[in-house]
Amino acid sequence: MSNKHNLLEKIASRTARVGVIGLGYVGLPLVVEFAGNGFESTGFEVDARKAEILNRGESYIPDVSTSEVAKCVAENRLKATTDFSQLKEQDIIIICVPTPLRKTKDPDVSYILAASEKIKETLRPGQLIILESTTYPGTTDEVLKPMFDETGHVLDVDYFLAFSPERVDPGNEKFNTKNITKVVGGVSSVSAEVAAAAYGAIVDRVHSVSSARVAETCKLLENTFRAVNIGLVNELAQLCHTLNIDTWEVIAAAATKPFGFMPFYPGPGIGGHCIPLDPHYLSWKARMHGFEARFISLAEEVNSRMPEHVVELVTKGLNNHRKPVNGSKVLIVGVAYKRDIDDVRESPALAIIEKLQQLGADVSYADPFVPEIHLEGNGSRIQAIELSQSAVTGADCVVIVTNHSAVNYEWLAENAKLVVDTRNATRGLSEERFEGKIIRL
Ligand code: SAJ
Repeated sequence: MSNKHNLLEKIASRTARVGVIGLGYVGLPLVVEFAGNGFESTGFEVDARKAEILNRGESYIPDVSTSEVAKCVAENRLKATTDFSQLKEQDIIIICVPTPLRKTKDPDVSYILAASEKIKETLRPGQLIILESTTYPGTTDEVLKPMFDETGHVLDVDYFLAFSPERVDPGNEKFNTKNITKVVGGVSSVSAEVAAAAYGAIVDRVHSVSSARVAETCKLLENTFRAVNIGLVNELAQLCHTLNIDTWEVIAAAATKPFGFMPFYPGPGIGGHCIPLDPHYLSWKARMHGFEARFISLAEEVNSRMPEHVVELVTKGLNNHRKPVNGSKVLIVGVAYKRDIDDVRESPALAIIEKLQQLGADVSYADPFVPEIHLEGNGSRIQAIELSQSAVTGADCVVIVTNHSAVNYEWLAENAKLVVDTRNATRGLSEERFEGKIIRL
């Protein structure tokens, strides 16, 4: 029987062994999902601590329940290891490693290459390799395939190769690994068929596309779509500010259109590990082919300028109170990159704090999810303070950068001398009562 039919058989009978490289917010839910569906699954990690926690039957990712991990580990369907030689035992290997940007904003695929080198060392007939890490179009067929071909094994005869974008949305109660449609693109149609069968065993819907490149580009479109539309409303916010028009009211009105419109909201800038980074993978590839992806660079230009715009609003607000920024006490409320999470990666709050510090402000922050931040620019670390009445009344300006649900914004506005609200968290508070005290983005 051919390797293809043998592997399809193993998938159908759930005897295929699944390995996932990288047990972060993408890899951990995925390996647990396969284990939960009866596949003997192994997580491969360079971080021994993560492997130990998982082997103890515990989860370190909020969206993955410890009880689910404990059950799979107890039933010997899930384990984690730092021993990558065990990759040779896997029939399906899925790569879920980070794809950051270099300082030059060029793609850093070093983690993908490191994982692929490990797979190459033990590549054997009958293995399906799938890349999930977000990357530029062509990575799977131009970079990974040649690496695996060097072993002498032949695509679709010995091994199979595909790309499938991750669509994990941390904290999303409604959408999870099982009910989010899985886009799958093979380096060939045979590889596509095998990869679709693998995911078909654990998700409700698989959407197969004609190539790995289509799947790679699909992911980049999804996140570039967000970056560009956020850039559009951030520019609109600056325009409306100039025209003294309430941006949020404009967007709420536009959102009443039942078709052909999707609301995005202005903010202090964009953070996270996806939206600020992914579009640069597409624009980098475009540039390699002499094409300038202008929407992407324009969105980056607008979005990355928002921290400066926020500092301008703070400056203007303090000046209205006849106070210079220099020497003023500024309290930042919320530093995570979006509400109700603890992740500060690329958070615009960090840029806002550094800019205010450069202007001589005495900056502190309060965030129930983030006990400490590290400012890369000046290397300093700041501990969070409690959002107490004295902290608010003692500040010359309070800046709402992330609108965590736990904060009472009416109380905040009542006790603050001046509020710069970058998230419309104080909407609904009566204008008369807070006349001149609240500046909104
Ligand atoms: N942001 C705005 N205005 C908006 C939406 C977001 O300023 O209208 C800001 C956020 O505050 C944040 C950044 O942009 O700083 C990114 O926000 P996001 O809502 O896109 O959240 P992420 O970064 O967690 O994006 C993830 C992505 N998921 C995957 O890549 C698998 C994205 O595709 C999801 O659409 C998004 O979650 C989501 O919808 O929550």
